[in-house]
Amino acid sequence: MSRKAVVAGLSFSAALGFLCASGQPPPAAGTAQQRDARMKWWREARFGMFVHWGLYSGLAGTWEGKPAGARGGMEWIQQRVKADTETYAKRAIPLFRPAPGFAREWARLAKQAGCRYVVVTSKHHEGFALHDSKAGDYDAGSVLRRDLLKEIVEALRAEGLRVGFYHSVIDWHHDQYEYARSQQLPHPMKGRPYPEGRRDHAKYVEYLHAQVNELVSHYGPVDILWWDYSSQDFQGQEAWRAFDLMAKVRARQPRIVMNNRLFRIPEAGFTGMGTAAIAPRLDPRYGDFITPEQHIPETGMPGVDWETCMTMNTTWGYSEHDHQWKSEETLIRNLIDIASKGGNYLLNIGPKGDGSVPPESVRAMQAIGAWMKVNGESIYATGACPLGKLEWGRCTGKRLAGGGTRLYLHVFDWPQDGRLALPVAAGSRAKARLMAGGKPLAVTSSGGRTSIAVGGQAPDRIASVVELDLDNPLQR
Ligand code: JFZ
Repeated sequence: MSRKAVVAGLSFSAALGFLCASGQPPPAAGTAQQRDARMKWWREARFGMFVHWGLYSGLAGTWEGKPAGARGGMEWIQQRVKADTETYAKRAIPLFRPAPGFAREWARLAKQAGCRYVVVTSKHHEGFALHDSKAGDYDAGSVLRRDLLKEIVEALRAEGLRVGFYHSVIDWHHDQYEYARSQQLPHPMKGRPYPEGRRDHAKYVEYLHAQVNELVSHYGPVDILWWDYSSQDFQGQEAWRAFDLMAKVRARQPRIVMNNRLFRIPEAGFTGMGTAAIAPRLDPRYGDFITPEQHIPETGMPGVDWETCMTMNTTWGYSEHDHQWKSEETLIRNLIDIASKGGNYLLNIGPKGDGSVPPESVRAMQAIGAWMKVNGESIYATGACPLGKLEWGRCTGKRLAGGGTRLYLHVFDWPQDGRLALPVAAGSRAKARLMAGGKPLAVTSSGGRTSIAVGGQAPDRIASVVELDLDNPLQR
């Protein structure tokens, strides 16, 4: 590692004078009220765009002329083909050619879809950083003479979008990363001796901290840091000096929101390895939200902030072989289902090596945007449905100024008889209307049940929204 990088890293730590030498978790960052204030925009946002983009994007799931796999994460291609970092870089770098203005296409698409924030991979497991880093030489500045992350951040801000960085603590390039320390974390060289004979993981961690310092110091306000990922046998303070890292980040970006993936312990919401091994438990010392991956928890995650991240096909990074695209109906209903359980949806695009977005992803995001243009009020700043399971669809809700409740009823299966049944008593002053067009609807209520005359024709084939204003505050 360069001397300047070591100096940069150490001075950053020293400047903050914060080292968690004991390894004990530090006190939570701020009070519950301060945390609620920090999380307010994130909880109201409900919908974000994930972008997986790196050297793997130019390889497009192909290695030595053959598909590296028909499904699954092609951002892991270096791991799939077990390539050392020199071989991998030699093949991948020539294929990574970002076109001018690529980032503006991403930002416009996210805005058009109704996303409120975008999380982009500043560095994925391959170790290649998208920013112009002074801590090393495996980055866009050193290799392409461009600060791609700066281009992305500027484009996002021009569209009024919040900015998030996904940052991998796993690193398949760095020559001091001790991959033998974990049996559970992936590394293309695992099982082979270190090519240099020995490694000093502390030097990698200094590099990690120095690059994160660059990300939170030189790119303006950063709204989200999306860490990825740890294992039960290598995590937290031992693996990454996680508490020091989070404290340094918060010192530079006091309003930032961070996920829980620097850790892999029950207090951070993990019950084991695997993307489904999570539980609704999160001590704020370990992060601000839990990250169900590729699935929607059946009953949401009551009591904690959570965000489902999901691909549109089966891979995060672009693959020219993956055509298993989810339908627009599935994507829109996922968004509704997640919001009805009180969560956020982080939906992924995997741009190609030139930065262009696959047309299937463009069409899907535009379809979501068309639905959100009419019905977005039923998603943004809403809370989980207080009615329990509904046969015909989902619901979200928000409190009304006068103390009542507004329910947004998302009807997937339009009632044949034109009457929508609800397991709740609506007060005498209950009012209902179609969200699309505002047509008033008759409401009748008896014996703790309510019926709304919605008529014979569903306004939207995927999900039609009926607004129902109730006199009373409904609790979940
Ligand atoms: C991780 C990355 O490996 C993946 O490439 C993508 O970026 C996703 C959003 O995050 O996926 C994981 C995370 C955890 C496990 C497996 C894949 N795990 O716990 O086994």
